[in-house]
Amino acid sequence: IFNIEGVKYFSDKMKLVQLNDHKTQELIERSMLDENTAIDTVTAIINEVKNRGDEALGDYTKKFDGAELDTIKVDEETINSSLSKLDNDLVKALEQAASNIAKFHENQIPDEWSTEVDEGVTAGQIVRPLDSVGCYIPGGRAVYPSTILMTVIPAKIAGVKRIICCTPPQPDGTVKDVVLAAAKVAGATEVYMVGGAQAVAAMAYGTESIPRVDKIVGPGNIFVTAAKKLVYGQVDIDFPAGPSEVLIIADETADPAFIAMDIMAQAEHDPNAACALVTTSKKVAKQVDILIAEQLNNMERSEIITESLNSNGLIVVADIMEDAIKFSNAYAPEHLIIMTRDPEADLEEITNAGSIFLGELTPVAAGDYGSGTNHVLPTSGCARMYSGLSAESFVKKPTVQRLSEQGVLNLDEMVTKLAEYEGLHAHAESFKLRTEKVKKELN
Ligand code: HSO
Ligand code: ZN
Repeated sequence: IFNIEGVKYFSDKMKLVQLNDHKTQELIERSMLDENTAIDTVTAIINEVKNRGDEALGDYTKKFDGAELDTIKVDEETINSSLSKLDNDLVKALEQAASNIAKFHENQIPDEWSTEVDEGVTAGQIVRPLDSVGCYIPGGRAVYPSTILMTVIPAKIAGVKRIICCTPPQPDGTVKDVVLAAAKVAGATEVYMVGGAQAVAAMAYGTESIPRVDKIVGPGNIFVTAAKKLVYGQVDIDFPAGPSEVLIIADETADPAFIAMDIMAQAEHDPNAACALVTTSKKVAKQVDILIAEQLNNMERSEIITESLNSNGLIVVADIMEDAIKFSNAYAPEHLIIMTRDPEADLEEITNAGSIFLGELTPVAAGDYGSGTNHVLPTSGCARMYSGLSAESFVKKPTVQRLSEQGVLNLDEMVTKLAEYEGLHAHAESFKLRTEKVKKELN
C-alpha cells in the first residue's frame, strides 16, 4: 500500500487526492470553455446573417468550411440514397440504436391532466409539440451520427412536424453519407449545409433557404454555443453542452480495468474532457492509475486522452461512501457510473448527474449509442439545474381552466379582493360581471 501524502501522483497522468485534505470546491472545478471570448465575433456573424441571409451564409461557408455551394439544402434524392451507400451492418446498428432511443423517449411525453382545485374550478395542462425544431450537428473532427439520432428522434416522438438539421459541409461541398443516413433513419425533414454560429443565426431568424425554427438544440463548439446563448429568447435553446465528462463512484468491489477504460473512453472525446474517479478503496485508486499509465500509449487517441487527463483527470480517495457521494453531487457530472456493491441503494443519495449508469456492466458507451437514453446532457456542473435533452424538451404545456357557476361564486371574493389591492380595477370588474350573471340566474 502507498502513502498518498508522499506520492501525490502515482503515474503523473491524473491528479490524485485524499478527499479530506482538499476543498471540494477546488476539486470540482474543470477547465471551462469561455463562450464570452467568442461573443464579438459571433454577434457580427449573427447580424450579417440577419441582414444578408443566404448570401452571408455562402460567404461564411466559403471562409470557414472552404466550400462553395450552389444550394444550401441537401436534395431529397441524396438523402434517400445515402442509406444504400453504407455498409449493411452500419445501417443495422443505426436502426437498432434508433429503435431503442424511440422506445425510451416515448415514455417521456408528459401527461395531460386536470384537477378540481376548488369546488367548480377545474384546472389542468394539455401537451402540444413545438412546430419546428433545428438540430445542430457538428462536423469536422467529431462527426457523430449517434448525435443526430439523439436530437432528431426525441423531437419526432414529441410530434414536431418540421425537424431540420444544419451541419457544415466538407470542403467538396457535400455531407458524409452516414450523417444523411442517420438523419433519414431518425426522421429529419430537411438537411442544410451550414455550420457554426451562422447556422444558429439562420435557424433563429430564417433566411431565403432556411426556415426559422422554434427551438435550436444540439452540441457545438464555443462559437455555436455562444450563438445559441445570443439568440435565446428569439428562439428557445436546449442548454450549453460542453466537453464530455464522467465521474465514477467505486468501492473495493469494482473492477479497476473497467474503470480505467471508462475514464479513457470519455477522455478520448476532447482534450478538455473531464474524468474523475471517487473511490473508498485506495487499492482500486492505485490500480486504476497504474492501468491507465500502462495502456495510455497504446490507445489510438492517446494524445487527446493524455491532454484531457493531465488537465482534468482526477482520482479522489474518500474515507466513506457517504463522502464519495457528497463529492459526486457537488461535481454534478454529465455521466455518473456507480460501481459499488449495491448501486441501486447508492442511487438514492444521488442528486446531481446528467445520466446515471448502474453497475459494472453498464459503461457510458451504452448510453452514448443505444441503451435508449439521451446523450445530449448538461456538462460543467450544469446537471445541478438542467436535465438532458428529452422528448419533453420538444413540447409545451399550455394550462387550461374552466369555472362553473359554483366556481365563480367560490373565487369571487378572493379575486376581487386581490385585484383591488393590486389597483387593477378592470380585473375586478371582469370577474364581478360573471358573479352578477350567476347570481341573477340562480334567483
Ligand atoms: N459521450 C458523448 C456522446 C457521444 N459518445 C457521441 C460517442 N458518440 C456525450 O458526452
Ligand atoms: Zn461518448
